[in-house]
Amino acid sequence: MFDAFTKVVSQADTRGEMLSPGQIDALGQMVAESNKRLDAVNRITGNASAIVSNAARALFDEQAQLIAPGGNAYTNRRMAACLRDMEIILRYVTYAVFAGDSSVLNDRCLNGLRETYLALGVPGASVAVGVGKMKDAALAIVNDPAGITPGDCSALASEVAGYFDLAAAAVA
Ligand code: PEB
Repeated sequence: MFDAFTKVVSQADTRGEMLSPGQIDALGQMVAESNKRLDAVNRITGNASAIVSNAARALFDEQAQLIAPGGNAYTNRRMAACLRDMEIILRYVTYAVFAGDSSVLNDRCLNGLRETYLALGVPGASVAVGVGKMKDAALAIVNDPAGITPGDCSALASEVAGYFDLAAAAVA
């Protein structure tokens, strides 16, 4: 598991090279802008249960077969597993945003998830739709101008979007 710093260190070490000025600048920039990152993590974390339940509700509105008899989220046990899975994925996305690196998300959450869903008969494409809805909600919350110092969060927002996209692509 890497963060933005240990990833760069590991890559430099693999090549037996010193850190380049460009790498040092890029990480310095990340430190300089770290309040944005922490605010984003804080906002997503603080709204996690609303993000999960709204996304799930919207998914089941669109794909009502999932909650009909025989559907993969039919019965409370499967519904609970589904909500839990979405919460797990969101949790690992927040870790990746915090770390500035996707490896924690990839290694501990997404690795093998497609195969797990195949084995369980869970429709991965539907999970991907649910993840997409969490992404939209999370970005709206990250980009909400209320109560923060205004600034350009476009780079951070696209980084956040990228982690959701990674999760969706891993199961679709
Ligand atoms: C992944 N999900 C399920 C299981 C596992 C995961 C390992 C089997 C064990 C169990 O039921 O608890 N666990 C989960 C995860 C990590 C992990 C992401 C990462 C670290 O450790 N059903 C739907 C929706 C979707 C869904 C499309 C969006 O209709 C999910 C939610 N996951 C779902 C369901 C089950 C499941 C299990 C319904 C139960 C399937 C079953 O037992 O029939």
